[in-house]
Amino acid sequence: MYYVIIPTYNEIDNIEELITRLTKALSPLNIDYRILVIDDNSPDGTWKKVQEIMQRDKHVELIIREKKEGIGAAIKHGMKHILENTDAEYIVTMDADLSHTPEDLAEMVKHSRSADLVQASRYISGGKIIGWGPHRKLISWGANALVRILYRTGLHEHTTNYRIYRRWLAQKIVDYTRSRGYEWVIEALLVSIACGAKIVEVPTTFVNRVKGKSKLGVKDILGWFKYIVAFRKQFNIIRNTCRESARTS
Ligand SMILES: Nc1nc2c(ncn2[C@@H]2O[C@H](COP(=O)(O)OP(=O)(O)OP(=O)(O)O)[C@@H](O)[C@H]2O)c(=O)[nH]1
Ligand SMILES: [Mg+2]
Repeated sequence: MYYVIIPTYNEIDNIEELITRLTKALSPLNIDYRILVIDDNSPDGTWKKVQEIMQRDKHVELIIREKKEGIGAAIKHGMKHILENTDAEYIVTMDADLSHTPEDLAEMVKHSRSADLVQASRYISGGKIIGWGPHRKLISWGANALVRILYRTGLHEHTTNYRIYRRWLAQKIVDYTRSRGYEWVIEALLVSIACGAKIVEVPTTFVNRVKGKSKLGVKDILGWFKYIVAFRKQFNIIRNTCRESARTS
C-alpha cells in the first residue's frame, strides 16, 4: 500500500488538479493507494474543497490541524498517523502546488521496491526546472552543494520534498527529526543517511508554482543554510543511536 501525504496551507487553487492528475498517474499502476491531505486550517478553505472531493473519491483522506505549524510538523503528523493506523509499506510525500509532477511518480514507484528512499531529483540527467530565475536556481544549487560536501551524501538533490519512504525509515524519521518548517525536508534526508538507508535518485521535472502564494520567505532560506551547518553535531549523535538500535533490534 502507498500512502501519499500532501501538506497544504492555502492551496485551494491547486489541490483539485493535483488529486485529479495524481489519481490518473496512480490508477494504472495496479497498486493499493490512499491520498492523505494534512491541512493546517487554511483560511482559504482548502480543507472544504478536499471534503468535497472525498465525497466522490474514497481514496482521499483529510486531517485538519488547528493552526499553521510548518510543513515538517504537518508531514510528521501524517507519517505518525499512517504508522499507527495502517500497515502501509510506502509513504510518498509531495507538495500541493503542482511543482512535483504527478506523472513522474510511476518511475519513482518502480524504484521504491529496491530502495529505502526514492528522492525525486532535478539535478541528475533527465531532471529539469521550469520557471525559476537565476536567483532561485543559485540558492537551491548552493544549499544542495553545501549538504553534499558537509555530509558527503553522494547525492545531487536534498531539498525537494518529493519522495517515497519505506515504512521502517518513516518510523526512524518520526523518532529522530525535530524541526517543523522547511528545514525538515533536509533533516529527514540526513536522518535517512544517518540510519544507513539505501537512497535512489529518480529524475523529475520541477515546475515553479503558478497559482497561490509561496510560503517560503528569505528568512526560511537563510534558516536552511544555518541549519545545514548546525545539524552536524546532531547528525553524528543520530548516526550512532540509529545504527546501535539497528544492531540490537
Ligand atoms: N499543512 C501545512 N502545509 C504547509 C505549511 N507550509 C507550507 N505548506 C505546504 O507545503 C508545500 C510546500 O510549500 P511552498 O509554499 O510551495 O514552498 P516551496 O515549494 O518551498 O516554495 P514555492 O514553491 O516557491 O512556493 C505546499 O503544499 C504548501 O501548501 C504549513 O505550515 N502547514
Ligand atoms: Mg512550492
